[in-house]
Amino acid sequence: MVVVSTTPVQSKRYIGTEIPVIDLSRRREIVQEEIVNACEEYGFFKVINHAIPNDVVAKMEAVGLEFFAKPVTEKQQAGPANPLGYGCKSIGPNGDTGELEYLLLHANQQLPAKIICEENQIEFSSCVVMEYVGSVKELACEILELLAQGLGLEDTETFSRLIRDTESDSLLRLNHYPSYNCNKEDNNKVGRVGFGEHSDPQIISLLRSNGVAGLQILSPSTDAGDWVPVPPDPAAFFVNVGDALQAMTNGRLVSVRHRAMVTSYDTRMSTVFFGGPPLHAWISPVPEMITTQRPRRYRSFTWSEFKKMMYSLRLGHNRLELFRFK
Ligand code: GA4
Repeated sequence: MVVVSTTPVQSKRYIGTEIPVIDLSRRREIVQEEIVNACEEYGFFKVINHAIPNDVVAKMEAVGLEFFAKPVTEKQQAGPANPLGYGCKSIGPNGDTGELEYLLLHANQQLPAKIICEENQIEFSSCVVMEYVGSVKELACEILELLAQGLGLEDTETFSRLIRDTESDSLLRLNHYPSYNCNKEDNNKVGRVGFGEHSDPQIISLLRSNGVAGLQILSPSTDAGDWVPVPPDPAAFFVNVGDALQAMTNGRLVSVRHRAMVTSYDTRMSTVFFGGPPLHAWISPVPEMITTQRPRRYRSFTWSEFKKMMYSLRLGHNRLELFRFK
């Protein structure tokens, strides 16, 4: 149950290197305003007091760790990632690399994780994944509806509808970053890039990790564009605005550039849900976001067109710029 606070408290604006924290148990109007502020300034925030049960998160983490603990030859049977499946070091089809191994799954409940895993002959506890995906998808939709309300949109399901769609092209990614040991060879791994700078292409991403640091966001609000380390919080979810949401809000919300560094003595595992629209869905700025002060910035495109473009480019490409309205 969500406990609603009755104290009249002001919503907050964020400047510099403070990570916005959204407490979902606070009054709805405050939460709406704070989410909008955080998405305009950073495209990123941390959510606490969400309704996802601890056991759903714990079971997901356990099956993830169990998978990565398998012998390499067994994991490789689920790969190479193309784009789905097990991958090690290589990211995407255009030569990007990182200091990690991962498992990328489709998160559409119509196309359960089980299918890809069965094809690739590996065991992966699909009901645990489905339960996790169901809960995280619900949280993503709740956040998108709060955002739409905060932006004053008449249709408050404009964004969430695309993710609730049975054909939504959503993904689940498990990233496993190596730990750092005190020997000479591993020494160079500290401060090495686990997953390079990029923005997420979809509408919204919800990330959680174990208690190990590594995630950094590029702060758009400092002139130098500083990398801001995100302190780990295994009980929280971290939310990223994706490229598609930047396009739909006509650039008012910003899709955050982020990266993961290998900076620790411990192994880091993150689980990321990418909420994406159906392939045939049109992505266009919602009319209320186009004003004289903010003229139309992006042309309309289908998610399938955007995906084709993103897979033809490098990880760090500022791909949305190619869809500018002329
Ligand atoms: C970045 C966000 C997600 O991890 C991802 C990545 C995808 C992949 O690993 O297959 C991409 C990358 C991501 C954007 C550009 C392309 C595609 C690798 C790459 C070089 C699963 C996604 O949707 O886009």
